[in-house]
Amino acid sequence: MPDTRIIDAKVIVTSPGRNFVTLKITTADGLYGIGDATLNGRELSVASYLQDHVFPCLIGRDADRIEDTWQYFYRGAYWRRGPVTMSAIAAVDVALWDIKAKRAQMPLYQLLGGRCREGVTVYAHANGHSIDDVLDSVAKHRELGYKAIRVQAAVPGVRDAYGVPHGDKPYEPADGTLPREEAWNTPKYLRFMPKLMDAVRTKFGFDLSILHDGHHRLTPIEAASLGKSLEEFQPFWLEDLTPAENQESFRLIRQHTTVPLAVGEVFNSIFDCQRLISEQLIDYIRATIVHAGGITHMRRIASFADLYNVKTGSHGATDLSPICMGAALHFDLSIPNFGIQEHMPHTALTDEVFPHAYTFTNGLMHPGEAPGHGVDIDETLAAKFPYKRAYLPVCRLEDGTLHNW
Ligand code: EZ4
Ligand code: CO
Repeated sequence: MPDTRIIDAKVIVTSPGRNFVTLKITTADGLYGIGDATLNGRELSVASYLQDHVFPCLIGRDADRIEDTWQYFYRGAYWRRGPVTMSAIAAVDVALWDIKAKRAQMPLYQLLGGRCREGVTVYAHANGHSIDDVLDSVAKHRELGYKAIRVQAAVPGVRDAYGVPHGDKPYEPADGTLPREEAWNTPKYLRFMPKLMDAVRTKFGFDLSILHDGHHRLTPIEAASLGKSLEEFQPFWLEDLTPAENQESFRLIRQHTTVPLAVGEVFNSIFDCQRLISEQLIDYIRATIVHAGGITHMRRIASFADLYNVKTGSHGATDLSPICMGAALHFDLSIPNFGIQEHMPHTALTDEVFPHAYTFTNGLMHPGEAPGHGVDIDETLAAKFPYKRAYLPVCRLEDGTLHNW
């Protein structure tokens, strides 16, 4: 019998262009597993939660007991849920699945029941300072093979539309050593969006899947109005139109539009989407491995969603490390009700710090056949890039009122 006791755990914080927090767990028989613990803009809270509060209980535990360990840290904390706690639990969970799959000498998706499809359909981002910019970006991504593309454009007369890069740098929302202040105008946005969608459909037709992210900036009735005005362009989904603390607000949107709705990148628990799913108020649940309790809890969310015809559409921005991406691809491949996966490629430097087995071909990603989740960390290289404080922006209306974003 292998000695599966956990003998070491450490947190690695690195910033190869942006911050990532990684948990590494080692067992007595010499295996190790890694998990992503990155919470954009609040990274060090999760690092401390792991080091100060999880590690003392982790050392000596049996790495094979993944579900029991999940329950231990969820119930044992007494203070349940929340992004910091659930990201820390996710990191432990993913590291333990990595170890178990390495011990079994299988790619993780095999342990999760094997593949349900040939590959994982991913969507890319086309962002631009104008409609023409966006059309160029869509064309480029189509050439790269993407079958689904999210479109975000600067809105005329609005200083800061969501998802549009500042200058020529690739889009990266956490870009301030203090939070940048954005300025926003909803009526202008609502008038502009049908023009953007119309231009994309006119140029590329209806075979391409088109997505859009409202980034929590609308009220439910504004969201309903946007849905109605975009229905004729048949978007694949409209994402995060309104904040979802109040799950009932989606009922109002649903009464007015048949446009598919996606929400949940900020969710950390099945209880954040219980009503959204059981009342079929959404079509895609966007919770992710790193922020929603790891593979173990995401499987629970997906199974629950499957009962109500809700599919998954996990968040996959660059602040989720390659470890999360790798784990997500195993999960996506193995569940019956997978919908789509977001893919925002990391920089070459980040990919060097996190060597990985996953690949992209012709619009599909695949987690690869390496034992475990197939993502590693080069600790020597990681050590060269110390943590750099970085905040997400805040959003204000033109009169200065703090708004959602
Ligand atoms: O703003 O990941 O759909 N993707 C997004 C992202 C989020 C960031 C927050 O950390 O909305 O760009
Ligand atoms: Co989003």
